[in-house]
Amino acid sequence: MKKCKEKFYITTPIYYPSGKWHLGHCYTTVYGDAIARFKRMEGYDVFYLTGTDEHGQKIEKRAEEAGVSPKEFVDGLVAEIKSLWEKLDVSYDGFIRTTDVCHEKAVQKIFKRLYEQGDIYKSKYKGKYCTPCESFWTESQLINGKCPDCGREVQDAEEESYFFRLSKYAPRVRELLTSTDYLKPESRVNEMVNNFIDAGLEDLAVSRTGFTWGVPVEFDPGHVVYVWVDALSNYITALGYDGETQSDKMKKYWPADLHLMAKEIVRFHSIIWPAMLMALGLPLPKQIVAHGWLQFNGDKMSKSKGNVIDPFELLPRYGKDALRYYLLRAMPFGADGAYTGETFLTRINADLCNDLGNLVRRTMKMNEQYFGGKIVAGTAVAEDGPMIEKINSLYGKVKAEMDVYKPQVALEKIFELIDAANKYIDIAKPWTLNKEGASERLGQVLYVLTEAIRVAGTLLLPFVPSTGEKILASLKMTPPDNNDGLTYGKVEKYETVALDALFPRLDVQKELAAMGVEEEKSPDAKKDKGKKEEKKQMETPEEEGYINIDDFFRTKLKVAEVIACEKVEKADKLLKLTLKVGEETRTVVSGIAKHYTPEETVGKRVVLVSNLKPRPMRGIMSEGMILCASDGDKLVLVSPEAAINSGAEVC
Ligand code: ME8
Repeated sequence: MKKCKEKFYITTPIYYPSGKWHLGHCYTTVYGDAIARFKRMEGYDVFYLTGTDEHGQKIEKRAEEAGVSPKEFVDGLVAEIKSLWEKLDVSYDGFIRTTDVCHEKAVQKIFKRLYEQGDIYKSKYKGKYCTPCESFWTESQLINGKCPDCGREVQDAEEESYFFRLSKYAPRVRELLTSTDYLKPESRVNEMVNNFIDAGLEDLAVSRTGFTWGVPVEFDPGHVVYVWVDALSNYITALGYDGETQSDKMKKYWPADLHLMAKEIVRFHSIIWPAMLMALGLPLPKQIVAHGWLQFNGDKMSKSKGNVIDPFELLPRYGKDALRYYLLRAMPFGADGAYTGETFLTRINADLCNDLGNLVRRTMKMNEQYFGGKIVAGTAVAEDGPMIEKINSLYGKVKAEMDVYKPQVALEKIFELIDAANKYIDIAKPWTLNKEGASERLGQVLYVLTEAIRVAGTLLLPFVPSTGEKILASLKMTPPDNNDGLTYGKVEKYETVALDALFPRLDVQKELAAMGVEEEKSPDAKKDKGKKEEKKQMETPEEEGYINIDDFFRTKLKVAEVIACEKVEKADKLLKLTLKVGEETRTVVSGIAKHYTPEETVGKRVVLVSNLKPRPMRGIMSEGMILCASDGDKLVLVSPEAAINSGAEVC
């Protein structure tokens, strides 16, 4: 694999330092970091930019409430977010604050230039204003009389303002969105074109007079620059662009290769931002990618809604890589993902502690025990073929996903190799081979496993850097600075060292209690379960990570026929299905609306988890769950292979 010398400029939004940082913010930044690290590994000259968006009425108000100046107010919060990024191993190359003097000066120049060339003009604004979003709206843009972005009350507003000729750029922006890959995922394109551009793009009010905490318009100091014009400019001012001259950094890194963000600010990045760049005569960013929201308690995790999970609380208890892994693995590309304490904890236990942790611990222990850690390549036999193929193809698979910015699927691919390696141990049974002594075959089995661990561990570096480093350290290696050597046989001999558990097994009930989540089992049941688990582990030490047959049969699966189906009101992902299960009729709410229309489901036979405790979903009691298979963005219902009566048991 050749080292490439191309540049890669990636940004995340610059965050408002107006309150608590939460796990939702961490998602974008960790996502950006995984991409930046992966690109560095591929030899790109990466510039990863993040920062803070510090102006505006909202911050002015918060500072007033706190009894400090706006600058003092933001300084404290900026220090906090920087420490958060440090704790999460975020490897940014630039951190911009919109209160940086260079940025403020550049914004003034950009504004003046657009005014002088006639792209900004002075007029009067009359309409509605949403203070939390700092946005003006026309009556027709409101939804039910409320702000279309956040759904909150708006106020009447009338003021003198400068306007940017957004309408002039509408055709070019439309072309950009409809005939290039500028905006991903594609589903967002229609939303932008139909709801905003084709609905009539009006000129944009780009100055405010009601408050002072902003960048003053140089030639009319009673006005401050609209916070979004100020904020969006960060992507070029951080490279030294000052409205006129091109700095070296600007020449090297602009245009951005990727602006990453959540869906609610796509409008600013896909309409206003390219129009501003067109007016400035600058090249356009190559792509913006909008991810979904991390939800908590059924809604977007958001400081203004108060439903936040504090990363500063999770970090000391679970560590940075547990958080990074959860965020990167749990959120499907472009879609929302729901955080619960339980999904977080079980994900860590299942993937990091069981699958990854056990593979590395078991292999290193066997290397040590059978060969004093000295492992050399032997002769591969047919049994090794599938593993070798999986090791060799992993980099290509991960790269293909990372090229389209899908870390969740990339991680899935890495864990497929980890899973295959665990199964390979069970098939090759090194402990049985060892009964005949330290044979060449035993050495070869351990070599294949060690190679799988090296390649998987190296490819894990962008996602969970310190875990990747620990894994490589157990092979007495350090992280490579390129993508060479990610195939089988590149390291002929190893001297490995045994290592402590990568991730301690978490007692989910105990951790949930510590998180303040109600316990799900009585203390007695917990004690019994604890004893049983202890016994099971003593009996089958090689089988950690598996469930036994009794566990499996606790789940009652039945064939069900969909006899009616409808959409669930105000829930674009949910369908309400009426199922015939033998003589019984059940109602099940299922999150498949993005993949099936109600009509398509009727008549299908599906597999129902019939003994799941009923629970209300959007006011409907859901009596079970239907099984689906999912692969990245694709999701299909699981159905019996041939005709069989509804109510039949799946066993
Ligand atoms: O909008 N799930 O800043 P902001 C996923 N300053 N991502 C989330 C999230 C959630 N629940 N909550 C926040 C601003 N985010 C402007 C940006 S850019 C020129 C100016 C992430 O502090 C997500 O990336 O409100 C979202 O786009 C960003 O935080 C908004 O952060």
